[in-house]
Amino acid sequence: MSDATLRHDWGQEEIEDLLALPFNDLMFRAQTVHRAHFDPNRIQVSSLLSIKTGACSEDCGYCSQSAKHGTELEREKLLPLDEVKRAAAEAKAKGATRFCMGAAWRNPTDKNLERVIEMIVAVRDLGMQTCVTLGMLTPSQAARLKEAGLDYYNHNLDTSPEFYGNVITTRTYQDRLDTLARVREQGISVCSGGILGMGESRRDRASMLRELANLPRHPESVPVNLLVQVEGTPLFGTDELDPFEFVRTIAVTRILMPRSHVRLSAGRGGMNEQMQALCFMAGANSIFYGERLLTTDNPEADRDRELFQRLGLAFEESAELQATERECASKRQRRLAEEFGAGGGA
Ligand code: SAM
Ligand code: DTB
Ligand code: SF4
Repeated sequence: MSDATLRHDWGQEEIEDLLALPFNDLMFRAQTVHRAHFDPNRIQVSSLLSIKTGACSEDCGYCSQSAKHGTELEREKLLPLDEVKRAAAEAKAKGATRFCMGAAWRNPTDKNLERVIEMIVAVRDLGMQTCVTLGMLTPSQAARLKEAGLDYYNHNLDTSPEFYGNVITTRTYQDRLDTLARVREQGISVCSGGILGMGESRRDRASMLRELANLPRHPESVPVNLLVQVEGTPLFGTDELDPFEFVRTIAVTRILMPRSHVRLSAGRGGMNEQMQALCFMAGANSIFYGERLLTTDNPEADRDRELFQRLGLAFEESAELQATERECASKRQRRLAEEFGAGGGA
């Protein structure tokens, strides 16, 4: 991510202009960038587990786990270590390379953090990459996670700074940026993205992407979630987003953050296969894999494997493989530049 060709000075207007391109032109640009940096037929797969569910003190308007909303969610205390190990081993057996553990906390206490660290160590021992999403972190908590060997921390900006107050009031945008900076400072890989379809405007989508792309370093992983509407949450009943607008936003995410994994995240369960294929064409190269997200359903793993087979997609594997792929990608970029006169880099 220290590549000097990556930009961190994107302007609001130019991002909106990208979002407004004719669909085919936008897809072509996104594909060109994608192929310059990745094998377009390989997808990174992460499995998710909710390690502490519900009764959260925050008021995120989309979330089934807030104690402030009238959702019918069964609460669960922090899971025992054995249960986490079992779930991670199952995810690994199905082909997931990263295991992401989520807790419904505003922030972890130091005591709880130690229990999560035991989980991180156990999952690493299985040979999987680890990711956790635990809410806000202090600098010393971020340091402790690094010491424990954590690979990724997920903390989403969720939306634009302008729209943010319509969705969450119990923590600020700046709180989120501060946590991301603490994670980055420790050298933990950053996973940060947002949610579309919460009633935000295209301007807001552009503004959220500008915030992400203009961070001092691009997040290594950018989850783009489509709102999963949960009955009882304030955002239940929000007008559905035009599916093409979702694909456009994926494409622009790819163009702005060429080396990041762009994850087609929550909401995939409500998408048909054609829509998912368009998202992969637009540059999404990561998914959540396995029947369950945190509290809502995801497509069955068998169905995903079948879809991958039909599309000629394969699971992304080791870091070594990725390095080889980057070499191939730069060769492909040169070839594309010769054929189309397109540079491909952003
Ligand atoms: N409590 C921690 C926090 O908020 O940082 C971690 C877990 S939280 C569930 C992680 C992210 O999941 C949220 O920031 C949001 O982007 C996403 N998310 C939660 N509920 C969602 C929903 N109904 N639809 C789409 N994305 C959702
Ligand atoms: C992210 O961006 N999406 C994931 C993960 N990070 C933790 C969570 C999606 C949650 C979807 C709603 C649910 O299952 O509760
Ligand atoms: Fe709590 Fe996280 Fe849900 Fe917000 S998104 S209510 S912080 S679990």
